[in-house]
Amino acid sequence: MRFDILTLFPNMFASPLRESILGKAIEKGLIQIQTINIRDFTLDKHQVVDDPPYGGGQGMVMKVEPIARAVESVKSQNPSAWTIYLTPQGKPFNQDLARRLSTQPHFILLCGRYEGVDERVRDLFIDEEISIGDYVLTGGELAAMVLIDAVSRFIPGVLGSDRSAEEDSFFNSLLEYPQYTRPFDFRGSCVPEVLLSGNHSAISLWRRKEALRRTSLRRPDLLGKANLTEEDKKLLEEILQQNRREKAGNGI
Ligand code: 6GU
Repeated sequence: MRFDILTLFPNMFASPLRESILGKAIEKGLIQIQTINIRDFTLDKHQVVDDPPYGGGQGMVMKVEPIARAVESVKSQNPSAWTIYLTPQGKPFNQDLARRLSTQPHFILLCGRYEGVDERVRDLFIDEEISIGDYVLTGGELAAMVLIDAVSRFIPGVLGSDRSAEEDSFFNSLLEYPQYTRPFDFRGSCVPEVLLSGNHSAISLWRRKEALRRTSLRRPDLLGKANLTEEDKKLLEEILQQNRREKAGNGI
């Protein structure tokens, strides 16, 4: 999978994408990431990339011509590269969207700055607009990194041979169960005994129940989307009863 990132700040990408798992994926040739400085596609002496908006108003707007030329320089190598504009006005990014995107071989990621891009960039060059959440960043660069990370995890081999992206939180719309490692006793706080029992079916049941408990407490909105089995529903009922008892015990 290939990502061509169009940005005014290519240095932002150097380290975050080359460490750890993504760094290994690049070494293995599973992903290729190239940054392209939009400023290199200006034609004027001062390399101007932004201008005040027509009609007046605050801030600056990114000009259409340098972006057009930058997009076209990638598309001349691969006309079918999928072009994404990272903007708070885009569709909300989530695990389902990351999974869908992971079937595409080649992306152009356009990172906006200032008050955004000239509307004609959208009209003429953008296939899809994506936001990573309901807050405003200073530019699309961090959002592009989030997208690259979440999408790359779905490429076979990126997470290592025996790990699958589908085992993690949000697969089946549940949060992860609690994890422990040594020591058994840390300052009097001990690991749940069942995890030391060697009883794999008891461990699986405990984990499923704790995932359901955590999801019902922190993200009850996810339970509606989850594919719950009859056993899950029984576990959830036990959790709710337990919660009610604890509340009663606390005198609430
Ligand atoms: Cl994609 N860009 C910016 N500038 N802010 C954001 C965003 C993107 N997603 C959430 N906030």
